Amino acid sequence: QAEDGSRLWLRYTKVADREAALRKIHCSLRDPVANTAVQELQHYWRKGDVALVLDKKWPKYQPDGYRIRSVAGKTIIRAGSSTGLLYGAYHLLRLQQIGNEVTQLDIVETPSYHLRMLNHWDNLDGTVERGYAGYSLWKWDELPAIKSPRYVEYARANASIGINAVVLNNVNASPLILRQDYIEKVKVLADSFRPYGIRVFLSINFSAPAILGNLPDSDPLNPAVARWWKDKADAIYKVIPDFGGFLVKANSEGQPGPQDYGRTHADGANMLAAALKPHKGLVLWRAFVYNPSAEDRAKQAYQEFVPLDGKFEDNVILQIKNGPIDFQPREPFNPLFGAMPNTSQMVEFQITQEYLGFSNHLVYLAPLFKETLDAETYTRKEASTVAGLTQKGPNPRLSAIAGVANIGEDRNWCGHHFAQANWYAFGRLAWNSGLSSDSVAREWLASTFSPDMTLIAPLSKVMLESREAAVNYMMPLGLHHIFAFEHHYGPEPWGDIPGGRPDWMPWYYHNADSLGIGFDRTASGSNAVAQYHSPLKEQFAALSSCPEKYLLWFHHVPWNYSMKNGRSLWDNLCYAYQEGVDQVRYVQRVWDGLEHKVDAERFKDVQAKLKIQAKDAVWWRDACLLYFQTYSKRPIPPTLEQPVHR
Ligand code: GCW
Repeated sequence: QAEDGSRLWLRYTKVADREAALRKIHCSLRDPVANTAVQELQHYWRKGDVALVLDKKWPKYQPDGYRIRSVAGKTIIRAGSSTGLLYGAYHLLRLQQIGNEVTQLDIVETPSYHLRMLNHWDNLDGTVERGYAGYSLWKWDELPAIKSPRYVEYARANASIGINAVVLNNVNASPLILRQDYIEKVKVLADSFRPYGIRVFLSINFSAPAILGNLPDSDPLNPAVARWWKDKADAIYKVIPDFGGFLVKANSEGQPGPQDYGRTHADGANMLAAALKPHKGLVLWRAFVYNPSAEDRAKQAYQEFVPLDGKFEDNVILQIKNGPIDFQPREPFNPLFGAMPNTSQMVEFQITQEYLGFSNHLVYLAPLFKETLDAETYTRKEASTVAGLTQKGPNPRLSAIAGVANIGEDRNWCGHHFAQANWYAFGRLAWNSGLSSDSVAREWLASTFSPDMTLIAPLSKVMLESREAAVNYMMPLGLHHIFAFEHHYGPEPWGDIPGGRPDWMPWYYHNADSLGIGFDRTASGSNAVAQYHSPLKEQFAALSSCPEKYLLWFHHVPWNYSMKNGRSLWDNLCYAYQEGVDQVRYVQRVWDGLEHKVDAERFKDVQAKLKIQAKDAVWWRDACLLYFQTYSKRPIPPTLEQPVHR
């Protein structure tokens, strides 16, 4: 019998009625979230009685934390809120499911971030920007009348990993989402998610007052505009009392914003913040801004936002992509982190694999997330990694992290069975950024496939290496953005559109010429290195100390430059591309060897996807090496596979 791929990691087995009658699940409070916790344990918990206890002394600023203890054959979950109890319940079920010991527990958990958030880039017409798992889950044309059962399944999956906030619509936002009829639709989704502790946010279009409200402009300093937003916020809270707030992409890639009226990002954000404040709502203002100009794209967000430090209201958080360009296979961390000590900052990751092979490639993203979170910024004495800065900012009671979702209406939710691991890993790391990529992979494998170590050991290894493999076959040594134009799937380092925006052309990023390759971001080039704090700026600036994984990000390097392993840069590029190909072939062999341990449906699905990935890796290698070879004029080392023109 075929396994149902739609169950994600929630493959608990239901407890038989007879067995269930033998144990009691007791809860000291009744509300929809606590009821969910009780219900989940009723259905799936097998080991004795559980008491869920509201602890009135639990620290107020950490409402989602919990403690689980085994006492005299019974399990007690204490928390300061019903959401804490719910997370405690899911923790218990997870331990049971992955085969851990569950009768001698003493566990205390508090989440790393208050807001653990998914951003959907879902459009109102049902398409999903950069979505590779089919159409949107949200059926706007059926809402509010019809409630798809998937709304609750989605909420449950999120709650089980601690996600507590979702932005429903694309940051390239249609103003229509704020029209009253849409707010009624949003209400149905908010109502479905609430029993799972999830709050709804919306992306807004900054021109909504002019477009929806027929005002002459949307200038944030126009009192009529501020009034319009205030009334809009009041109208939303009337139907969704726990509404989270607005996510805003302004003056970025053609979106409207305060600069259209000569105002700053702070003017725009603060006007919205004032409208939301009476309701305790938040503004998440994106820092992803860049314009076609002589200035290096990687420097622009910093230049625009750093002067605004301290000018944002306290219910505004600046939402910053992990790297300074755009979700590339590898980027150094965004230098904005730590450069605005008086502004709340949060990281935005991309879970959907826009630049990592869509839903065709097996690329486990936890190592990418961790690379940014663990990056040391040196911007203050303590807690100055990106994780530390975003968890303990100027407002320590307000911390957040966002991931652009990879979810659609595909039967398996994410297009690739292993892409589910990226949704899972994002949630688990948002809950506890200290977890290792390895432990999260093992947990996910045990829940999703089987706790059998002969499966977990090889697959977790493969998952852990998969991001490095993708970097190798796509953009090793700090190369970036040599993707095919617009869709961002395959290689196109040669891409050029005469008269097109230079910052959207691959040569802008790789700069290959007869002398060498790479983007000079040192003082002799764009000097983007100067945006990093010492000692990083010096470390990145010197060829000898720049980590080789960022070499071509920061330097234009001669083809014959001698790398740490003694080979030339050119030879190293060749070896890296080949290694990426070899790594994917290795994954194929591992997977084929597990045929009898995985259900036939998922076995075949993944096997087919790996075939595509292996072919794509060869395509990347051949395309990039043959193209760069026209500049390097050097042979591919004879021991390597020789690329072929297609
Ligand atoms: O990664 C780029 C994408 C755009 C996206 C933009 C953004 C939503 O190519 O599709 O638009 O970033 O993050 O705003």
